[in-house]
Amino acid sequence: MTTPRRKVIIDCDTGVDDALALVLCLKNLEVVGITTVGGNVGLASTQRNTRYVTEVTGYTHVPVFAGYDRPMLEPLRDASYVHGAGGLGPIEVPEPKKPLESRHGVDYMIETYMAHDDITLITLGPLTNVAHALLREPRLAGRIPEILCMGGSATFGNATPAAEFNIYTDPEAAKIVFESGIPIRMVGLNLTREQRVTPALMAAAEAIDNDVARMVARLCGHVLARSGGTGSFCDACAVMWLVEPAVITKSLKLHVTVETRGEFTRGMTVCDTRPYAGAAPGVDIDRQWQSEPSLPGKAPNVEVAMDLDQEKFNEVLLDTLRRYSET
Ligand SMILES: [Ca+2]
Repeated sequence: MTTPRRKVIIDCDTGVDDALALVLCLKNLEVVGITTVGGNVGLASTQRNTRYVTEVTGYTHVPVFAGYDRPMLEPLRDASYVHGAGGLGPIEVPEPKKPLESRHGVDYMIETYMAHDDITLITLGPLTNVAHALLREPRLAGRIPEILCMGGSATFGNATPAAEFNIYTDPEAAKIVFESGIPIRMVGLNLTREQRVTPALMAAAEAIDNDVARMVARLCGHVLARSGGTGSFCDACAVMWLVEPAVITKSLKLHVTVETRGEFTRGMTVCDTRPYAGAAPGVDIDRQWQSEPSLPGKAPNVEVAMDLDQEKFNEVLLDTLRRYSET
């Protein structure tokens, strides 16, 4: 891996795909701390699952914090129908030996960012914790250099036709984060649907002789059984943008905001693609914003991932799993 180890804090709601993202980040990035939020399943499970993954991977020195257990305005509607009652599919997670940190996740986020301004924030769940942190300490907007967000979509949704689960779960929080001024890289469903969990990927993971690969193979099995070959590891796609940027082969800089009031579109990430309409997609990556004086609108605030190299994704994932055999 040629990518330098980047410092990150991960905010997640550990279900099946968060677990895989954590496996990738712990081995390839410098994970400073992990905060957890209610989302895929309740907070009691997401923080426990997160501690479990740090034990399986051998990264128990990374502190795990619990944040908020419910969205800002609404009760939590979880996705246990996707991730299983405990959040990690068929894996019955025992109570880990690794303790949960006593501080609240949002306190940790605020204290850490007020002391350091070089830590990328990765968000893999509803944006509840980040929004609360920004409301309590507005100076954070100038301290978080970048947010890499799995959420939203430049096309269709999953929770509803218009909205992706993480954003739909807490649209008010997402709106606060997207309008914070912090540079955001967004990996949404339009991208993650290009990645497929296949029997071949599961077999390749099964062939690797360590506990992390065995856990990943079981998670692959869960996704395959549930989706019949159309499932994705959404959160893993997102973190690949930091772990191995070559996995993301196209992105667009767009203005993106979050719909909070629509009759059919609450939780939709509204992406202003108008300046790109009709443009050749092969040249869009890193292209400068082409201002059209005739188009009313706002300057881009989000870089939206548009294309993924699935072979490269599998290669980086399997290489990472093999490296878990090294002591
Ligand atoms: Ca997640």
